Amino acid sequence: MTPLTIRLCGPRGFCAGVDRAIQIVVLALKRYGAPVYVRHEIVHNRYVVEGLEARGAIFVEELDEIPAEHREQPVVFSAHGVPKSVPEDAESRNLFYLDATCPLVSKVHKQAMRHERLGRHVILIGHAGHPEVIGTMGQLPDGAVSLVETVEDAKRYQPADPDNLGYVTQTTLSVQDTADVIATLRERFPNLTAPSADSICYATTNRQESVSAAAPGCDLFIIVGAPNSSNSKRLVEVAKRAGAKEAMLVQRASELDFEAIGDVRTLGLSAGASAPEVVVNEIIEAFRQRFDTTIELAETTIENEHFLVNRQLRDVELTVEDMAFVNGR
Ligand code: 0CN
Ligand code: SF4
Repeated sequence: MTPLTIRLCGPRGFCAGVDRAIQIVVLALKRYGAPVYVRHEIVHNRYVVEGLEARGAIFVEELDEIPAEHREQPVVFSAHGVPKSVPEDAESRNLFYLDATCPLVSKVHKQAMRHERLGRHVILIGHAGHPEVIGTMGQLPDGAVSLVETVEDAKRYQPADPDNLGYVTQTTLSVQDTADVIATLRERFPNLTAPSADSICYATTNRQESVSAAAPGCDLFIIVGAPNSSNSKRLVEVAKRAGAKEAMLVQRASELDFEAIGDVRTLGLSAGASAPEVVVNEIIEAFRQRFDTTIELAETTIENEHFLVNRQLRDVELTVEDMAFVNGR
């Protein structure tokens, strides 16, 4: 068999916000029984969504999809956050909701609100249409936030009052691209106010750093993650930019086309913040069956973040099997 070195990145996979969001759905199912509604994919991963569906969760995009006879069952808002209109709508429909918005997304919401309170027009750096962007824009009245996606947008942007601007960003952006957008804005608007803490989260930053360190010399870099997962897609870009010959997003080992993969000697492997470790293991196993595989750990930092679940759910107990699912194992 051909020898293959897998550079297994760390940190990879589930972050504290994803772990918490999945836990909230599992705990709600235990406490309140099925069905538990979830507005939008709790995190952007089919394996996770299907696993929760098998336990009795029902995924909807909007609250009006919840049938009247299930109005007493809880509805969970996804990790990506929601516009203010969503909890308001839930209240007007007498729905019981549990908010699984990542605390680091909520922090960005607060910083956007703070800019506005201090009289600044808010620039949100992020990707149009992404649920987190919709949620952050929806913290403020229409017109209070302008979305800037690229350096080109930053060059073109024409504010009404160039001396009163504050920015925040989506949590899952490319660290490098965002720095370029901010530098462009700052050059044009020297009084632009930064948020009091970085908006790109620790998990995004750490996963990009580790992929970037492992990428030089890789024939192929596989990122486990979904096509609608912003942070996972950014890891593919980072791998290519840092020197991997090829990089791709893979959702399950069954997608791997070994004919096309051909003769790789060094493979980089990481996983987005919403991708479970079971799929990483599945991919390692698929390579093991075809190559004489050695695993090299490419760990750049150790993470210790942990976020508590909502107060109502803290005393619900999980089985060992539930814990494994929550941890993506
Ligand atoms: O993949 P995710 O569900 O979300 P995005 O990367 O698309 O934002 O990962 C969890 C991140 C959050 C919030
Ligand atoms: Fe929170 Fe960052 Fe994880 Fe998103 S990627 S859930 S912002 S910790």
